[in-house]
Amino acid sequence: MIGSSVVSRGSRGIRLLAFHPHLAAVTCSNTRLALASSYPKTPSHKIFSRNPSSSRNILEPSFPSSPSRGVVGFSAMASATATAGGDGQFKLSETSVLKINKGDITQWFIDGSSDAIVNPANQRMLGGGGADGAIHRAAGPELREACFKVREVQPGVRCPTGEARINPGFKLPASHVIHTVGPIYDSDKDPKGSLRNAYKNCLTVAKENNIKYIAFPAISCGVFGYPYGEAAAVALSTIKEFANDITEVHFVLFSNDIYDIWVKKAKELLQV
Ligand code: AR6
Repeated sequence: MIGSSVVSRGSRGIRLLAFHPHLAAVTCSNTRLALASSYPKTPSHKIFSRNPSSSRNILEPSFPSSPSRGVVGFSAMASATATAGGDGQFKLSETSVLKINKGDITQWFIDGSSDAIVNPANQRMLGGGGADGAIHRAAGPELREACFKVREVQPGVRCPTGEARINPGFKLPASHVIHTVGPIYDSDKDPKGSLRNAYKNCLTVAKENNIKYIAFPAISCGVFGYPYGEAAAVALSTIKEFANDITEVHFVLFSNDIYDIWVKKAKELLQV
């Protein structure tokens, strides 16, 4: 287990609130469609519900039939098909499912106690651009302080490429952050092996810490320049192999093109 500072938020009440940037606010029974023009410029079609107990106005999922109670930040289309067992949902084993969503990983959570988002970090682990920067901003300065305390294995290296480290999520809705470092595609000697290690070690660290729900971004597919199709194949085959004991593995993908490639590859590799 990680240190006593791990945040455990327990279960949350759920009210339904769907956002679409071009819709005016409408209330119907317990579901509201609301104008979300102030929402960050991530994918435009989102389904959220607001967490009434949160001081941060956290948005939560609106799919009571799904075991994923807290999933946020993905498109209405993707989440609707996912919960229906459609395009975005795949069986990994008898006890484990994969869900591919569009959205902002900083807003994702399931139960706030046994869930983790994966941060595609760098070896220093003190923040950066892309998803790393967004995760640090959303978690608050405590995340950087916790990262700073992670032991350096070499000067300036807290997490070598392909390894993973865990700490609390602080102000994030998810309870934990698992940091990993993917390969820089053009300079890594074995980018496939390093990317596989990154996914595998995130799952290993998750299991060691009783994480039941984990959300990955497309590790290395931004600043580190990994080609999407190859990254999807490595990511999905590795998760298929090592996801046992994790109840739900999610991808929360920022862009339409990466989402489409992931779903296509998952259909090739995971659908029987
Ligand atoms: N939610 C989900 N996905 C995101 C988000 C978000 N909020 N923001 C970006 N992405 P990148 P890397 C997607 O560059 O390639 C940092 O500076 C993004 O569109 O975040 O592993 C670190 O400090 C892309 O598809 O990570 C490292 O130095 C994917 O996340 C370096 O970048 C990964 O893009 C790591 O590079």
